[in-house]
Amino acid sequence: MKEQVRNLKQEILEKVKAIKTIKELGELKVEYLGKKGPIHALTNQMKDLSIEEKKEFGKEINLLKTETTLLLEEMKERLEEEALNQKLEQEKIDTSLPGTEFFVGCDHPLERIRTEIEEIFISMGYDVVEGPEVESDLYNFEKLNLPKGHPARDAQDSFYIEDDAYLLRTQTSPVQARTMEANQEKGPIRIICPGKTYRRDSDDATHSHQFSQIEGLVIGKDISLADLKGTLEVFARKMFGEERSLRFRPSFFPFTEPSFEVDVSCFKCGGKGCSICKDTGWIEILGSGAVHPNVLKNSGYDPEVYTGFAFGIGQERVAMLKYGITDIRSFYTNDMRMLNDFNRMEGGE
Ligand code: 2NM
Repeated sequence: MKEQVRNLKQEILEKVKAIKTIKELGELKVEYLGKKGPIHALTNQMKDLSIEEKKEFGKEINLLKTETTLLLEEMKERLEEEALNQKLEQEKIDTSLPGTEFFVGCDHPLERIRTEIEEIFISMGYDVVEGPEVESDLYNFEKLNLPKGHPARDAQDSFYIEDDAYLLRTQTSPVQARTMEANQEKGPIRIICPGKTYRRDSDDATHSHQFSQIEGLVIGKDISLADLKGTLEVFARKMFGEERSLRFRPSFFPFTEPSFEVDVSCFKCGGKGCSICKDTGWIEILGSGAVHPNVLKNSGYDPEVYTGFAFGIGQERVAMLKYGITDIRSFYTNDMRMLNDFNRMEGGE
């Protein structure tokens, strides 16, 4: 029996050494320590032994049991530790790897200019109104005192659709004609109309067949040119700096009488003369005037009771001046280098 115990001990030791998984370990435990196992069988064999022998073998068998249990415990701990180490190794994060670069977007320069201009006029109580880009001849021309045969209606200048009845709007003022007409009470109006406009121009550094405008319109019972001047001065100072002054030059627009082109004192050189103002000290920024009586009449306002002023600002022109952009086409080519330059200029990332 001594021999049997020794062999069994050796056998268990080898089997435990060969174990690779926790599952195998469980199976081995049942196989050797279970009721049907060889250790239990040895215990059964003891009943035929003398008391002395029983004592001796009892001890040995108990020792074998304890040792086997301990051996399996140790092995279990080792396997669990190995499994944990393997898991840690697999899930290891290399914190020295370079991270994923995120590109932070920004508003397009034209959008930023539009928002800036809108906010200035909203602060003066204006409403922002938008309208269709495909317009009828009636609202784009007729209502704005551009009768048939007027040179500005020339097919050379407009994109016509469906004969001559519809076209891509050449300015945003048809939105204003629509707003005036829709105002049933014929009360005061104070609006700006931003949006895309279209003209049949050949594209070059300073011309684009599609551009963006913001036109303003104020109508009331005692609106004067002094109101126009004061309004545009507030706008120019908020947009280009508090030190700016304005210069009004007589001009012509079919929808205003009198009409003015408005210059702002150069925000680059302060009026001394530089490349931006072409050494004149002044930069043209918008067109304006008193609303023509015919325009008021055409939308149901009595020109004997109501007067008004209007103005038109080119977003591209303002953006080019403000950000030093020299080619109008760069607004439309979605060149990321240009957008990123602009974003940096505005203090973005
Ligand atoms: C300009 C210049 C001058 C203008 C006129 C009107 C309206 F609706 F009253 F007829 N809206 N916008 C206007 C006047 C636009 O753009 C250079």
